[in-house]
Amino acid sequence: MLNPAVCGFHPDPSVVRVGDDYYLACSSFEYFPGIPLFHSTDAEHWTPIGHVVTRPGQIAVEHVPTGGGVWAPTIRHHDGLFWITVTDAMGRGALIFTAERAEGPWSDGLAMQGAPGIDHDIAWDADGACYVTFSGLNLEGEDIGRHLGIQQVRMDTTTGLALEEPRSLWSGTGLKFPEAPHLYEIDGAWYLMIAEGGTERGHSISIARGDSPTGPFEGCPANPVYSHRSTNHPVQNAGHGDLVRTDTGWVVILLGTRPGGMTQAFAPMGRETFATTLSWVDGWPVVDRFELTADRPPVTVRTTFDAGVDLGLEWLSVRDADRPWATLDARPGWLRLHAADADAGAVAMDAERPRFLGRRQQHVTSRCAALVDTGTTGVGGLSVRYDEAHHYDIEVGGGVVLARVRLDQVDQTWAVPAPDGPVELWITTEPPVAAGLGLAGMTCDVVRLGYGTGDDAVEVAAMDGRYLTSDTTASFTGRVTGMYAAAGDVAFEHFTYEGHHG
Ligand code: 6LW
Repeated sequence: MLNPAVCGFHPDPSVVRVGDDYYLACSSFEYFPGIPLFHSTDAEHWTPIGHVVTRPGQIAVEHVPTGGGVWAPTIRHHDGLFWITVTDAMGRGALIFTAERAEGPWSDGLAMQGAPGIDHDIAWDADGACYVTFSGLNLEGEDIGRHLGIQQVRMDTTTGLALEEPRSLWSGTGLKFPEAPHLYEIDGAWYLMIAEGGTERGHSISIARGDSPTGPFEGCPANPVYSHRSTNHPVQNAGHGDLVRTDTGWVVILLGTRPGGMTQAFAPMGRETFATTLSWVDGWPVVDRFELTADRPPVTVRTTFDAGVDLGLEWLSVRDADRPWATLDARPGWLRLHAADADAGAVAMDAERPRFLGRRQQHVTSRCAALVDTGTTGVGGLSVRYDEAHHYDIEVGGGVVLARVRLDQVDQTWAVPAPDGPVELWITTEPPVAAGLGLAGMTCDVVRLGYGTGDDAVEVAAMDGRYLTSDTTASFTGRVTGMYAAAGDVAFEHFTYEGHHG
């Protein structure tokens, strides 16, 4: 199958079939719009169609720490409606969204009560009883954060109230963090599939079977039925899967990372979505090992800014549902970002809600560029961001082009005189061999920050990409690259993203 199925930071995938169509949803954490949705007619090639969370109030991510917010949706179709259950971690908590069409509009989100935990799945039996199965977690008290295993309640989906106390179901083979449960009725049996081992290198998928949605469940003798742990597979952290039946067989959609460099220790793009096939032997799934797809064509996306034309579905802001600071009608053909009134000396991209519009880095080799006009008083540019404490920036203003590497307490800058007029700024990423580091390159990639094109291109700084990975930032998210304003008004005439899979 095509892998990655969805490139760049798209973790916790969930999939559903409706007629001849397939729909896929992913986590979005502190980013807005939330819960990206994709459509496919073959469960292999996915096209973005929108988001569940498009309005203020549906989630409460305004102040969540990085990696908090929207976790692990489950997408299902029942009674003529699309259903999404999801956790808005450290925000609104466990939520149910519904929509008649996957493209939306989606409901405001009903808060579930009596099912404390994360990764809520939703399933119905033949009588229409609704089961919410989740990874139980102490959300308060002295034991806050303690995992309680996979639990379940029957749920009244009109009120969001659990109809019983949580019951423990089955918690895997004893690996850490049993989570991401999905419950299915398949050919008369009930299956409970979970992730265990933690979302890092030990990640795996395990499955159990029972006669009813409430169990009892018996684990598959071959558990974990899928994992890349302790292998040198180019995709690591494989786990957190969801199943779908196609006309030609079964597909598992799951998350994984692509850690680069010789040590395979650092993953620039965080957790992405992958897919593989499976068959059934004696009532248990046998999952086929997937490989990265070779020779995929490069991608170029050039965004131009015209009044009245929506930016593409890929554009994200940080913890910000409304973006009055981003306007397309101030100057024809230019996007204008208006900076916040920041404290003197503050670093713009350190803000909880930076004036930033970005898109996911989706390829190992990538280049982002934009033509930036700061006028006489503005300051702004491009940033590749993990979170407010981990970002590399290149900005122009006040007569200088300034590159910045911001890593927790480290704030290193390099400044060179700026050319007159609008400046083309760029950020590139390349794997160690392409960067001239040879096979012994320990890093995953090199990030270069500069300005100008062709013979006039000037590299202002080059930085080891290791410090901007899900592994070093201990983050659930991935790299997001885009445009920001640091002072005054900053105008962008285009933004180009180029990506190569090699
Ligand atoms: C998610 C959990 C996990 O809720 O990470 O990989 C958490 N698994 O299932 C956030 O993505």
